[in-house]
Amino acid sequence: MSHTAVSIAPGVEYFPGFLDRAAQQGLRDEVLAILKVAPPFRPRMPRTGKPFSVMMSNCGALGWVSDERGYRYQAIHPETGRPWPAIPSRLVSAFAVIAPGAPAPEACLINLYDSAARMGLHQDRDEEEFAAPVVSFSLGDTALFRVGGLQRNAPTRSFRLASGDAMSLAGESRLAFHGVDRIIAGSSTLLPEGGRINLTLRRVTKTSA
Ligand code: MD3
Ligand code: FE
Repeated sequence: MSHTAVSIAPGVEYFPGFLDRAAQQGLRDEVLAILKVAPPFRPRMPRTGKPFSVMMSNCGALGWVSDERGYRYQAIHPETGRPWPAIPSRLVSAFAVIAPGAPAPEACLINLYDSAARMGLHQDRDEEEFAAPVVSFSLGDTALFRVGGLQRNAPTRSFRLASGDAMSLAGESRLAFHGVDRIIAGSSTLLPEGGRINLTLRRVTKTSA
């Protein structure tokens, strides 16, 4: 099976419709099962404790969490204290197709958006390893996504991330500012209760050469 890669900016590759409907349904079912074991939690901003509008969970050896103590990766769920479930093998395989030769992902952040949720412009810089690509998959309602440059005030480009779309971020765009401006409610029938799920796979620790 071949996939179309659209280059949005140097290092930003967009793969529209990477997952077909059957793959989206299979992945949806696996993610919903993960959320039974690792329930969604609401992250809070460091210092202020202001809640995010996005709910989160994780799978993989490490999960990203955020609270008054800061942003970090940790091996256990912040509320249950249990290890994160494994990353579904279909997701590991899809990662390997999109990022051949990249070190195996250690963390899969699960972002859960309802129709009012958004994610402000930010950089992903809590990892020790910036050389490895970040790969993301979208399920459910379409998001209006924005990606800019290495400085917050650089010009941005907006595009839609629909159910089944994948994206890879590598090289000079690994530290680009990006965010989700809004969710287009009712744009997909994949999720029983609507909304959007984004799965982002990352290498966290340095890979020994
Ligand atoms: C562009 N999530 O979890 S995924 C995040 O749709 C995050 O939930 C968004 O930003 C979401 O940190 C976007 C696509 C993505 C991920 C990492 C990037 C885009 C990126 C890193 C650099 C530039
Ligand atoms: Fe991000």
